[in-house]
Amino acid sequence: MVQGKFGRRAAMSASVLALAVASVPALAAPSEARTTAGTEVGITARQDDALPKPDLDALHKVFAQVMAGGAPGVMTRIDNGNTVYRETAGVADRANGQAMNTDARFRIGSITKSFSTVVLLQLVQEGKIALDAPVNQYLPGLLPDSTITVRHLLTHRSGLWDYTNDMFANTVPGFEAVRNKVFTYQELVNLSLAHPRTAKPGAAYQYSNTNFVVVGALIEKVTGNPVGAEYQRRIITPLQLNNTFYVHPSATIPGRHIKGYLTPDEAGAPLVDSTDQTVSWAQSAGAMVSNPRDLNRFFSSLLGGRLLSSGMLTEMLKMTPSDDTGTRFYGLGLRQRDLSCGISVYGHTGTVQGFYSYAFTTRDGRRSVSSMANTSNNGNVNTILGNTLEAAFCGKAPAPKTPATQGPSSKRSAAATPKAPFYEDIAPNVARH
Ligand code: REX
Repeated sequence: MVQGKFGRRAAMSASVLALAVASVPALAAPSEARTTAGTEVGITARQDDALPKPDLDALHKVFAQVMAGGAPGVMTRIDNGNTVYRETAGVADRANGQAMNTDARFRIGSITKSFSTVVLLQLVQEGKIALDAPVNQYLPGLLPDSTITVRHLLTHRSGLWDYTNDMFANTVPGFEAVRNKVFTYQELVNLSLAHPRTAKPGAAYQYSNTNFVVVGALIEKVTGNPVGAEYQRRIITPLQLNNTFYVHPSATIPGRHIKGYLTPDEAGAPLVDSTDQTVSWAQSAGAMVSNPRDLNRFFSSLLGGRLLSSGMLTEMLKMTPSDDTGTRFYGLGLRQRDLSCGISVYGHTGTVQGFYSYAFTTRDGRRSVSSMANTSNNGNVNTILGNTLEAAFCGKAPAPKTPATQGPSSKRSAAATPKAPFYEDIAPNVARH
């Protein structure tokens, strides 16, 4: 497909799979529609009537803006009950012109944090870790402050400096310096501890990759297994996420994938193919690979209560503001965004060199949306890409006069329309997009 042309494949069907999985609660993620050219083939089609239909024209307008902003390609997959929309524009690979494809895999960056959190909260459920216990109880001497708890890590309230601020102060040189490196958790924690803590434990929300590197170390210590084995056993295999991988420290994305293009800091400089890298600088904070089908299934299953007990999901959904817009919140390894039509959606965002991504679902997990643009270090593109959520969740319906009614923060979000342009809260101290 020629760059700039849009691809569109919307499917309206119910899958026989829906019947099959209905009796297996652990696998009862939304079924993937087997496209049959607009024909309803099942009897269990379940539409989320509470939400307006996705606005595909608006979505494609957003795509055009994302590409005008510098992304080679962009895509969104919407799973709404048994209806699947696969929308694309531009290219997955600039070298051979291959079209963007919603089945292809990409690096999901910090969406990994939600996977790490699920593993950790399962360990809490099993009584192997306590949420409010000091991290040093499990990893003696790792942190300089024994009042930092497990919950502080998951809520970005530990005060541990984000070492990636230093690492990527200069974008391309910073990336090239680490793209083939393999770090231990201890080495990454040491980079953080070279700086003073940014706040007292619990005092302030401050996004830091260090928190989720320590989460990975905790998982490995308590289980005795590599974190990748725990993702596999607890999430990937039960949900049949066949496009989801933790291949660290391998530097390649397995199978059919999208190429990522990093934007240099120097205006006008050519994009850098950043597809291959170890992502060892992020590991349990951001090194997973997935695709939109799997991400939608993951978040739908999570919010649908199929990965955690209801008590633990309630903990994960305890939100505090992540900025002052009144529309963005962080729970335990999970973001909440309140959209202009008054609904709250839950998921995560990801930024890894060459890839911006969003994966969010409704509180009942019935509509899930994943979007990806294959560039990064371009805050404008990331901000615009966020508008795919508006088109996909809010559709064409007029915004209601009352505030959000679905999410725990509904009382806090009297004004659901974002006040400020959106730059995700990475590197608050560094001009980093
Ligand atoms: C690393 C550098 C960004 C990006 C980062 N990524 O901290 C984590 C993540 C894993 O996904 N965070 C996102 C680089 C925001 C989240 O949690 O939502 N920028 C780039 C630079 C800037 O190098 N000098 O844009 O590729």
